[in-house]
Amino acid sequence: MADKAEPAAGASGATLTISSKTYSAWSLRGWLLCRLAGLDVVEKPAPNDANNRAELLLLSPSVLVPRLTFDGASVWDTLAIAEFLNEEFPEAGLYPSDRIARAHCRSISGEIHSGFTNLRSALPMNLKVKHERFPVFSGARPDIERIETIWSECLETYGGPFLFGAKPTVADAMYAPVATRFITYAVSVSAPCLAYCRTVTEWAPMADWIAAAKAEPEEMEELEVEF
Ligand SMILES: N[C@@H](CCC(=O)N[C@@H](CS)C(=O)NCC(=O)O)C(=O)O
Repeated sequence: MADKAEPAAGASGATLTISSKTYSAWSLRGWLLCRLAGLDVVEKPAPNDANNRAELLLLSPSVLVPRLTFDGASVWDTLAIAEFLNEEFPEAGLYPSDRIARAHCRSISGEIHSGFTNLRSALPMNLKVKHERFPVFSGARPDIERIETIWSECLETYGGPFLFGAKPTVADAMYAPVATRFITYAVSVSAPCLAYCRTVTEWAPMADWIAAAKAEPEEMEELEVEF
């Protein structure tokens, strides 16, 4: 039976264009942000063949997903979606209520949005596999160390289990695909950081996304890295 607090799918009129749940880290972030905001969305799969790219270009001028439509607005780029949802649903607490913590949350969310390219290319998100002995490209090490520092500072300052305390925020949505990568590739991180990865993967919306990813048909075998 549907939870009373959850609106019927599509009741809000919002749509979220996303691509693969297995591989698309940005789609995951945008989708988690909608869940954080309490906005029910109808998911629209991004056209993935060349003939349909023009359709995506019309939807999202960057030709990238996620892209949200809601109440006359069309928003693409994940950080813009976070800011938009925070404005539309201020009561949802997407950012911490304390202004100093909020500034911190925005800073680390901006950092993952604009950086960590070595980590992204060395350890692509893949929710269908688990590698126990994956050779981590040395160029990705500084990224991993920086992320451990970011997480450790947050967990110590705000007391966990999420980065800014008891409730997930924009930062947790932004770092969620990093947490899954650390688990997928058995990246060695500190005990508090590993505990944080588990918190993220057990977070109810993440569990829903991971289950949906596992149910996806195998479409992109070239991304199934084997070692
Ligand atoms: N800066 C963008 C990055 C979005 C991005 O790179 N999206 C990827 C998917 S993870 C994409 O749309 N790639 C093209 C495609 O899937 O067709 C954001 O924050 O949303």
